[in-house]
Amino acid sequence: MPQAELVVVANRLPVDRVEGATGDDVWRRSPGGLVTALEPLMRREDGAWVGWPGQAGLDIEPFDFEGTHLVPVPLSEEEVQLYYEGFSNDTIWPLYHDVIAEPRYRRVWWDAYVKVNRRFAEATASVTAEGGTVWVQDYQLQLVPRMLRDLRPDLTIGYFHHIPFPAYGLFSQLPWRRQVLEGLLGADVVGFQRVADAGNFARAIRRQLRYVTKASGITVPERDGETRNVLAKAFPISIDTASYVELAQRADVRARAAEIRESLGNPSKILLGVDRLDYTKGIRHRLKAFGELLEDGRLSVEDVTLVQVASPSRERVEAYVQLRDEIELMVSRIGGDRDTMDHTAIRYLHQGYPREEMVALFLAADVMLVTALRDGMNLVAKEYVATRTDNRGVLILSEFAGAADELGTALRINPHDIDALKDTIVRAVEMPPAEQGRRMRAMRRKVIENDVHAWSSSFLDALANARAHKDDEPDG
Ligand code: GDG
Repeated sequence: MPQAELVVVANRLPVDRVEGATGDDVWRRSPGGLVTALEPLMRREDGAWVGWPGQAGLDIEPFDFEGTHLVPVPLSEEEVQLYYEGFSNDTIWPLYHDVIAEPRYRRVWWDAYVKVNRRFAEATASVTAEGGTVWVQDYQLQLVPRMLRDLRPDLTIGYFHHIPFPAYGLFSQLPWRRQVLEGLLGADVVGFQRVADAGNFARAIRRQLRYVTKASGITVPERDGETRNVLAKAFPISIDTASYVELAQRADVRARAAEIRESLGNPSKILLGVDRLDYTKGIRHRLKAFGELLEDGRLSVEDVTLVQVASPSRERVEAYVQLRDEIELMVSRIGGDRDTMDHTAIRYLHQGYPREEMVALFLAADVMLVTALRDGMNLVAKEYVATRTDNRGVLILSEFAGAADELGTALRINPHDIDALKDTIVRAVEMPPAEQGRRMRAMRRKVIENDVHAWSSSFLDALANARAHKDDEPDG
């Protein structure tokens, strides 16, 4: 097997297995932003991607797909339930998003998490070249950096955390908090979305492990009595801005945007929400505010429509099943009370769409609502801004989303404050074009400057730097 100089490790491979035209299963590149960001890097002859192929029980040999060497890590049905749906999405996800939902601590889930993380570490160790670089992605794999370092001390290891890192008062609930911190500290560079996340991590290290942290550096004692320096800092992720701008300028996409507006009955303002159906996204808070504005008569269904795309997500996790029921009850109540024969208050879509359709929706929307209760970054906010090439449109953005650190001229809200959220929606609906332009231009500059390629380069530069310092060490 060829040995790779640069290896990405993520819960999922960057491909989905789908039914092809002839009825056979074929691989298709998955649409996500991370895949786009890393694709050019992975096309290098010496790159590889380690991940689960997305189907329980599927155990296949490594293969090449569109220039990327893919190394599948198999998971049984039981492991998907315990490691992925259990520990990753029902323990870590709610705990790291400030316990919006109650995290469940199950020892069998933890045991599966350790076992699966070890499998990922072993697969990575076996495909990475001597002295190579490994970039581990996200909260499903927090133990991999340490396990991999133990197997392969010659490697340079990075880890990027896509979701928030919570305050110590919450993090300390985790029965396995020590193991998780030690797992992450196996990396040379630990990246976070926000400066505040990196700060919470450093505090957890000081409180729990008593290690010394200074600025972004953490001094980690090793078993041989030596110390190692770990860099822990913010690398805010972004989108492939150019590809969104390109789509937004395409005639067919613009025509589709006009068609969407038409089919909604040409309301004077369209409000839009686009989220995975997840309790972190604040969809209920948004619906409550909108419903009350209609009830108060400050907005009317003749003038304003809310389009809410809630793409299906984690449908086997109980908290998500419940959330879906709650949201759908709210949507139908508001509709029942407010709809007319000609106008729908909320066009609710529990479906996923191709990217062209998403961009057409962004173009059709006068106001974008991002009301997350906690969100690592929130790429939707950046995507909306990227597509607004005419500098029109208003972004309402929760201060609890990482994107708020960069998009300072959005209308910033605390989604828990329903009255303020209502006032902000009215302000957005009424905002004069000149003010929209001033705010949007400043935000567009940010997403053009810091796109996903700038993000991956800056992370890989930090890793290269860490490697250079290692090489300086006398025994390195
Ligand atoms: C995690 C963190 C962090 C959604 N529905 C459809 C669709 N989407 C796309 C959006 C966007 C992506 O999915 C969602 O990204 P977000 O950042 O908004 O949220 P999470 O999924 O929670 O992502 C988050 C991110 O990782 C990256 O680090 O920002 O904080 O939680 O790109 O447009 N895309 C298409 N059809 C849909 O129906 N094509």
